Amino acid sequence: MTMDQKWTKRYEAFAEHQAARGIDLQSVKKSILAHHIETPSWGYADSGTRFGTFSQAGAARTAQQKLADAAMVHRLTGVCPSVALHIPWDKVDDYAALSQYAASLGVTLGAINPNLFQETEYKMGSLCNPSEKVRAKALEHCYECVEIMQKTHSKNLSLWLADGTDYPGQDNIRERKHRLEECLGAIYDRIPNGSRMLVEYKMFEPSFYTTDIPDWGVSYSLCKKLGEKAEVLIDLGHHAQGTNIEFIVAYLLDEGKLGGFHFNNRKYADDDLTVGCINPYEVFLIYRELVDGWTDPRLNPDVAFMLDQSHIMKPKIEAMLQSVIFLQETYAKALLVHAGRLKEAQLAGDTIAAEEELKAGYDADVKPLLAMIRIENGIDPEPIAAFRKSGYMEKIIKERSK
Ligand code: AFD
Ligand code: MN
Ligand code: MN
Repeated sequence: MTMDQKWTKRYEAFAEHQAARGIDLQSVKKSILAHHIETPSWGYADSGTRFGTFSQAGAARTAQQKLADAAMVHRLTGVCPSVALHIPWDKVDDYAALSQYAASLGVTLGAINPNLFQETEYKMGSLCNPSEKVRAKALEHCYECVEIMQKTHSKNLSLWLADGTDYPGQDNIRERKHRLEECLGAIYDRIPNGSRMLVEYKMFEPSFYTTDIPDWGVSYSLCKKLGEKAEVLIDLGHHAQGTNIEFIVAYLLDEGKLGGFHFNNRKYADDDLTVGCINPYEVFLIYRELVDGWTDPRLNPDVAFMLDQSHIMKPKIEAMLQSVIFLQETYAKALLVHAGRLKEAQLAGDTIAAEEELKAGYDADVKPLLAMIRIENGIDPEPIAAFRKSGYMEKIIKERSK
């Protein structure tokens, strides 16, 4: 029996069961194929912890190599057409040429991420720094990134500030808020129509006493004041232990301020592990809120689904494939929850039936569904095995060791 025959057989049993549950698998397949996940250029390069960087043979070093690896992930999954850039890590002289190179590989350039955390001047902050000169430097960098957005036809400026303080009394909390609002307003005024500024929050790190954008409430308040081109970016690793992230997702989606996600997973802090490796059910519940929210035509479906991970202990491209496959499978599970039955149970206050309906989706083995979608779209049903057979890793190790 060939691999395709194996998966087709398993899919037939899956489809029969889901049809009996009243699930429209054609619409599920359409949603899965339309669900694009942006991969981060920095996820293909060497990275590390604050205690050291660990290199891997074949790791991408140039923007072009990162795009080549990202294009391989897109070829093997069919749902990763764009690649987020980090400036200056991915700075080039000619962004039009980089866009053309990306297009030649079958991908496009995605969100532009300014770097406001590595220059020595940013020690006391960037946009919140007490020194007007440092704030001006940070603003200039953000303006440069907005210009790059226009050359790469990127729709999202993905803004994360490391700004904060380490000691009580180090700076005035409200004055930092005022500096931040003024600077974000200046950047916002340059965001082209049809593009967005995604304001990412993070509870702590690298600052340990205060962080100037520490939680979703601050990001939401800033975005509300800035205007409709500013939306909140949720990074899963940026919350206190036990935070109910799916609640935040539902609230921001309903408020029209959910801009996007940086997917990863963590055990304790912002560990940037591969999404779903620690808490897969949380990601399922996040997707459930999205699926439910998108049944409301008032709500904006344009959410940026991005990975933000650091692959130290895993080979980078395989870790990226694992993450994309996990998100596809989790979205499929969320789509297998029967909305009508769930609603009925909720209105009847039948907690058991409501939870059982959620679990009917979560517990479904969706691998045959994903495999069939890939087979029907000319993609190998097993992307990681296909990558291992492709010889791509051996090729780039040889090419990049020169
Ligand atoms: C770090 C930050 C944040 C940011 C990312 C890319 O914690 O998540 O989005 O770097 O700049 O992970
Ligand atoms: Mn992030
Ligand atoms: Mn992070």
